[in-house]
Amino acid sequence: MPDRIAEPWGTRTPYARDARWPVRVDTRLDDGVRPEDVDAWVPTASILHSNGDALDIAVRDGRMVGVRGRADSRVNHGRLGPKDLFGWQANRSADRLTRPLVRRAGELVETDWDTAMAAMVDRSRQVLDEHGPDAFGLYTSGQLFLEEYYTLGVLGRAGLGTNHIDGNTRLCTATAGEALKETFGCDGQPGSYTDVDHCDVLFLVGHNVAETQVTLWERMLDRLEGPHPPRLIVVDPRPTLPARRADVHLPVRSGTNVALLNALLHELVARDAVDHAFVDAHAIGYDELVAQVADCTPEWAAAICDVPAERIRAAADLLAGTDRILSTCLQGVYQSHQATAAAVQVNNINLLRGAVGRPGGGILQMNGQPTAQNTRECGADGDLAGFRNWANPEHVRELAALWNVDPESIDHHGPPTHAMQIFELAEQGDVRVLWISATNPAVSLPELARIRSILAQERLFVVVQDLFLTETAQLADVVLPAATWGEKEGTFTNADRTVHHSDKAVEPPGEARADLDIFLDYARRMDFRDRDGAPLIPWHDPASAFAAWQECTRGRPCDYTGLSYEKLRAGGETQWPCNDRWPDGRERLYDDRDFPAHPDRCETYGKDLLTGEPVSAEAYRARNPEGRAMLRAAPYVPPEEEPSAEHPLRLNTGRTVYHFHTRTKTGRAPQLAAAAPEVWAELSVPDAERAGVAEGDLVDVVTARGRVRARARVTEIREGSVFVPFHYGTWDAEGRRDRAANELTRTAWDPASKQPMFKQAACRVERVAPAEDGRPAPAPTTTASRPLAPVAATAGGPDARVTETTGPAVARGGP
Ligand SMILES: Nc1nc2c(c(=O)[nH]1)N[C@H]1C(S)=C(S)[C@@H](COP(=O)(O)OP(=O)(O)OC[C@H]3O[C@@H](n4cnc5c(=O)[nH]c(N)nc54)[C@H](O)[C@@H]3O)O[C@H]1N2
Ligand SMILES: Nc1nc2c(c(=O)[nH]1)N[C@H]1C(S)=C(S)[C@@H](COP(=O)(O)OP(=O)(O)OC[C@H]3O[C@@H](n4cnc5c(=O)[nH]c(N)nc54)[C@H](O)[C@@H]3O)O[C@H]1N2
Ligand SMILES: [Mo]
Repeated sequence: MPDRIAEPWGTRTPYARDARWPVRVDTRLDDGVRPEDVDAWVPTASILHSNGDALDIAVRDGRMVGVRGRADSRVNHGRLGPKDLFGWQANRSADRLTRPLVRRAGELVETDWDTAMAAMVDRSRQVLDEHGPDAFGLYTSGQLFLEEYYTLGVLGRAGLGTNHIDGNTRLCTATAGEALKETFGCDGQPGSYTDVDHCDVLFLVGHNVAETQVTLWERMLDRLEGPHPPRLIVVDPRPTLPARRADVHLPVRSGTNVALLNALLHELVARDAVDHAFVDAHAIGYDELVAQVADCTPEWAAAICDVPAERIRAAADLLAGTDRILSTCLQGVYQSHQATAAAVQVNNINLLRGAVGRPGGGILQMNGQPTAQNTRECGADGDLAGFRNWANPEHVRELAALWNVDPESIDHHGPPTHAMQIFELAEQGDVRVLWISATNPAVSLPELARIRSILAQERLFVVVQDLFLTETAQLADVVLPAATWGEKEGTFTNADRTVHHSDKAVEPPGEARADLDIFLDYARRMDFRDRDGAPLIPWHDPASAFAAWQECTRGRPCDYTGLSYEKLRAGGETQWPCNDRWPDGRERLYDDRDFPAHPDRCETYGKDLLTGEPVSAEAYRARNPEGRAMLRAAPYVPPEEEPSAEHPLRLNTGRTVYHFHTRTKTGRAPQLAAAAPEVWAELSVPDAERAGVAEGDLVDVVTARGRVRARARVTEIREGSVFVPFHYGTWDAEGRRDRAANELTRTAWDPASKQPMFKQAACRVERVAPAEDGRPAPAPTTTASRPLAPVAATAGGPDARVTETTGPAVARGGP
């Protein structure tokens, strides 16, 4: 039984190209509970990342007692990562919210649901009367269920009539969605996880897959250790495990992705490694792209990115050598400088190689959160439901017909308001009611001092719907206790379009209620009506909400009409689109070269990648009348906040394998909390020497916004780069307010996707005190934060043992 804190990726099961990935079932049960003691195994999927690992929750005497990966899942073939093996324990944490809270005389006090909802409804009515619908901001999540987002979207857009609806998906995968829209005309992941089984080159750009989609990395590792392994190219300034393992590692300066990618495109064109038949027949924009990258030689990019030109050529050699290229992007692209422009260049590389929609030739513009795909589909994130185009009056009419409301009552006079703008409107006093569900912006948004001051305003009525009294909930006027995963029913969709049904396994604690029930209750109390005077939202439970959503997707690229709860339960899981044409789901989009980019069909007419200025319907129609894939060129421009004499280093922020976001869940799982208990700061050897800092020393990381105090970890990170994990909340046990990475980050976003730039800021490091008794930084040794100094290895001990089952018996359960 391996210790899965010491060995997060478990035991290898190598396999060959085009073979089936072996099954390995991971099971973790409470001490003393045997599989035969379990009353029920309730099917669901992971809620702590976007990979969609299918698992069963073990229930005994009405309590969660463990988890087991599902052997029959196309996604994980039974495997689970450390967060999934241990993180579920947060559900039964003693400090869950069990009753609503309202603010009275400055203090949050417990109350009943009627009182809390009445407070919300009274204030809503008053604000609607005095300020109108534009005074409402709805800020939701990538962690609720599809049925919940759809309901929230309808109540927000057609009930309240506000356009200020967005999710924390804006911080997460807005760029993934935008890049897919810019290239293919519509959101929707072209690739499939099975592309890992067939690829010859893996091209990971700003994606620490080993720590953030653990089982996807296991699939890659098992290919790398089997016959005919793929070659691996990794673009990341940190020495992540994929980077250490890579054939070509390009540790670029943060913020220079477009320069590197343009050089790779230059090399492909120079070698004529272009699938001209594919490009001529199915894409537009080739000549502009060639012109844009004409001068982008490897030497030019080498000077900007600070990586050897020869290494750029070596990467180009690999990309030029096969059309079985699986490219992935994540936050090192989406939260970095020129986010959309860079993500689109990755699409361009695959398009030039004809590596789209074929086994092993695919693109994963990854998601981060477990249900981020659904926020985007359902129109709860700054788009209209069913991937509809706000600028296309016909699409707005379709929605109005579906909801039986006047099209003019759905605000579509401009693009839906993005998250950072909603907070700005609240700061200015335009937004008066801010309803926050399943996200913790007082830790996760940039420039926290400002966010705290916005949330604390007297004139702003803040509602927070959460499981715990988070940093954000502590600033709320009303706190609503929510039921979560395992305590409610619903569906959600992973990064490769696999839809999972998640059953209720146990009762929620106390009076906590499913988010869907809270949204429905509010809509009922507000008495939202359609144009005939009937209730605007006629559905009443998860199944009826799902049915309404299916109608909304009919004929759209994300067609769910062929699915049902029964089918999802029986068949386990299915990729969308699932309809009459693809009754078992569609593995790869665009295998038929039919892109959803036709002007009548597309989700957007696109934007200028540098300014974000929307393209007009006429201009789009003139440029792409047949709806082909679009090669979109973009020049490299330098980041705005470059290092200076005062702040000579580049700040990079992100994740470790053991924690999820603001740790409301993983911080409450003992094995995970112990593996990475406190914040740290990673420094390179030369930068540490210059600052006189050694492993374990106490340092301040300082930017123009604020400071964070952390223990230093000296690693092989590239010179000039400082990494701080963003998991650690605003306050530590002593109430110290200087450990959240977002005290340091800046209010800035990508012009096209509006995604904040969490990976770009100038900073300096000041030494505060030496290490205590020579103790190292509290950072894991198993991951990208691996120390150079000898440090005791991260381990979980007996409490972190997990059963792994392999072999012919379990293999039969495989897909
Ligand atoms: N363990 C764990 N897993 C998670 C999560 C979690 O909190 N913990 N969260 C989930 C969510 S919501 C998300 S969004 C994903 C995020 O998953 P990832 O994007 O894989 O994780 P990050 O650590 O945010 O960033 C990835 C890498 O970007 C690199 N980077 C920074 N700047 C640049 C740059 O300019 N160029 C390039 N090429 N790389 C750069 C960083 O060094 C870092 O290694 O993870 C999901 N999975
Ligand atoms: N500096 C820096 N900042 C970042 C990032 C970074 O890389 N660097 N990454 C960004 C990214 S990609 C993301 S996704 C965000 C994440 O930022 P957040 O969304 O703020 O992080 P979480 O801790 O996941 O917060 C989710 C909240 O929802 C609650 N919750 C969980 N399940 C449910 C449920 O079923 N119902 C309800 N009502 N509540 C629930 C949890 O208790 C928790 O408080 O952070 C962003 N911020
Ligand atoms: Mo995310």
